[in-house]
Amino acid sequence: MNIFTTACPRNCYSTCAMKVQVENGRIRRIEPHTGNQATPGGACLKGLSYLERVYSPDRILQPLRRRPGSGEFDPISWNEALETIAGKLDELRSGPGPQSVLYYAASGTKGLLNAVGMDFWRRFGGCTTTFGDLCWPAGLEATRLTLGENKHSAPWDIAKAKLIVLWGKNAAETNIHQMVFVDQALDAGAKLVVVDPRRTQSAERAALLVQPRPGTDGALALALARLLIVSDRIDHQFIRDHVHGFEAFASMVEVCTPEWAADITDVSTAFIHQLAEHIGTIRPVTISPGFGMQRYTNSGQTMRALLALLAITGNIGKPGAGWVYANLQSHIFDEVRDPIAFYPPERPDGVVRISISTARLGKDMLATRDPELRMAWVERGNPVTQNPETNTVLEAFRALDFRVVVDQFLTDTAREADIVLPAKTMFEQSDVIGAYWHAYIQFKQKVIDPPGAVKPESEIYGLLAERLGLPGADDGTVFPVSDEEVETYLSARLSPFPELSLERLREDPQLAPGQEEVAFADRVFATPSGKIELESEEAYRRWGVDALPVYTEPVESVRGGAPDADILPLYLMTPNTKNRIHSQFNNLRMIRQLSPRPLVHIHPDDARRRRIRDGDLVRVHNDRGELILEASLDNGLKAGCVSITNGWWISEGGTVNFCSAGRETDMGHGAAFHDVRVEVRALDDGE
Ligand SMILES: Nc1nc2c(c(=O)[nH]1)N[C@H]1C(S)=C(S)[C@@H](COP(=O)(O)OP(=O)(O)OC[C@H]3O[C@@H](n4cnc5c(=O)[nH]c(N)nc54)[C@H](O)[C@@H]3O)O[C@H]1N2
Ligand SMILES: Nc1nc2c(c(=O)[nH]1)N[C@H]1C(S)=C(S)[C@@H](COP(=O)(O)OP(=O)(O)OC[C@H]3O[C@@H](n4cnc5c(=O)[nH]c(N)nc54)[C@H](O)[C@@H]3O)O[C@H]1N2
Ligand SMILES: [Mo]
Repeated sequence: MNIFTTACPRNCYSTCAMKVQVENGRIRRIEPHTGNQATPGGACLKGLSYLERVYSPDRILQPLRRRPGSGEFDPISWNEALETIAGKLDELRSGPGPQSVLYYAASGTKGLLNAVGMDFWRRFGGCTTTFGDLCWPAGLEATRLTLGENKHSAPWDIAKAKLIVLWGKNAAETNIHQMVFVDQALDAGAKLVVVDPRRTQSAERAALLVQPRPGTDGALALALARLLIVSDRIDHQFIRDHVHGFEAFASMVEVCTPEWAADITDVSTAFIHQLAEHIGTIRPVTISPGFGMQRYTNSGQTMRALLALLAITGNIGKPGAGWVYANLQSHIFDEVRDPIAFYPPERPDGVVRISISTARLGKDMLATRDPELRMAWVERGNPVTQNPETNTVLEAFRALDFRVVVDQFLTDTAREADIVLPAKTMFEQSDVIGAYWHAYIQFKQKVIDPPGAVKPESEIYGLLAERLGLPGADDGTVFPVSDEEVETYLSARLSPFPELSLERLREDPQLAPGQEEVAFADRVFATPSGKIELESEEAYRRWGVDALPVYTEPVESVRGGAPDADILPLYLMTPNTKNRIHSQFNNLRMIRQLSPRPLVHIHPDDARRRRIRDGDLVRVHNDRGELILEASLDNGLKAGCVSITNGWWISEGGTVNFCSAGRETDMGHGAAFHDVRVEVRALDDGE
């Protein structure tokens, strides 16, 4: 039996190190690896379910072709699949041009080898691709504008906090390892505040659960800032030395009284006073805002308003204090450190046309001209389920001549493909990965050979490049295939960092060079003023928002005088859930037992008014789409909100994104998924 060190490459905060036992070429057990101090307890249930996932009878093990005019697929040989695809690519390149092909890749797996995709398309002569990101950019950009860069203290530093605010973050489900350190802080006498319209597992030990109306946290933060200033519970010295724009900010918040905020947020003034008292009197304070909260049309400004609370109280750059949003200290290989890299016009890439907003995928695909899109290549993503406005995304995919999807399973997106290519799992090709909560660089080691006819993407691209006669790189490492070629490729990327050899990583995760235990301890802020910017000229110039984090209503607010507020009075929340990563894992038997079908959570008052009982089938709808699913009455949810976890496949009962809108956040080109209003009706309501 062999035991390998590896790490989970899912798009998840924890990015756990693990040890994998392999016997006779088969994975037997997945065990904790204590070399990663952030995840010493080992993987979650999803991590353990890899044993089922890798060997699932539903896994795609060879290329498939869709029968014309049907939803059925037939297995085909690699030769036939590659000939067909290469033929189509050749035809499009010499006809309408390479930009008639859309290359869409999302967050299915992390790793340096993901770069081979774009290498291929550049060599092909170009393509059309997306900008922006579904996940986190409004918060990244708000943080960059305010603090200069996206980093935070080591995950275990939160154990030193005396006040922890999980602000729109449900760490008990989405970052379970963070809760270990939160519990350590609470055991040592710290207080926990949770701000979330839903009462989640993260609130179990909270001293205060604040439930604002969705999308209004900015108003709450501004009122807190005003109370802190009025009661003089601010750090004058820190502000003088390290904060830019305090005077302008202070005069802007003069009108933000607790009454003003209570009216907007639907949080009582008593709670607002109590929270201000906590933030004003307890030291040190860590705020850990979630990604869910920054998926509104006003959320970049919201995040800036939250950050101001830490800046004016001097809770930055000290042990136990700070902003725990996204820690990109392990992102030493790419440009994600600077979110501007995500953006289009400033970054012309020669032949690669970066013209489609991920948030508006369907609409932008349909609107693309000169040339129009004719083909799509999708890998590591499930846009039919996960991108906003599913009906438009489906329309756009169906309007193409030809679609290729590389995936492990027949997802909703794969079902739209003409040719489906089987994808590797994390155990079947080595790679090097970073993380966005801890700062470890980890070797995601190959532990078994790919089963069936599965080929990793690098090999697929290499074979296509050969067929198309594309130029290769002199050292032959562009499309690494053999284990040796893969290691050569990875070693070359690691070579600027002598402390990070594959030999070392093979045994243990390694902290990224230069990582800071306490972020901003040196009080160096890479902003134009060199200080923490409460007022940001750049925010105004780049995004057209106010230079101060002024509160505005989200566009689908029931307040802002929308004419259909009566018809669509409920906010649809679509958070993540414990035993799934977005649309992954719920197709496994082990996970499905725990979550057999999608549910819409609704407050008993809202249900009663609609004559909906627990377990009734209901229709959740707006003018973009609808879902039919079972209602679950939930006292912990704020009245006026309904909630369905995202990630369900259409084939399992419907993706939540039938109802969401393809629109961007106020900054960063994120997707404003959560700016959504719906109505819910019992199916037998006679409507
Ligand atoms: N188990 C599991 N872990 C995951 C993932 C997963 O799918 N499953 N996904 C990973 C990824 S890619 C991401 S982006 C992260 C996201 O994980 P989180 O950062 O925790 O984000 P969400 O689950 O989207 O939302 C967190 C909370 O925000 C609340 N919320 C929504 N709107 C508002 C609002 O207006 N104000 C406030 N105060 N709260 C609001 C929701 O009710 C929810 O409980 O998790 C990562 N980890
Ligand atoms: N309504 C709503 N929608 C949301 C969200 C929300 O909160 N609400 N959250 C958004 C967020 S935060 C995110 S990050 C996105 C996630 O959006 P996606 O990244 O599209 O989501 P996943 O469901 O993780 O799909 C990844 C796919 O990659 C496949 N895959 C895994 N490993 C590999 C591999 O090695 N190679 C290939 N070729 N494929 C592989 C998986 O099988 C899966 O089908 O969803 C977003 N969608
Ligand atoms: Mo995400």
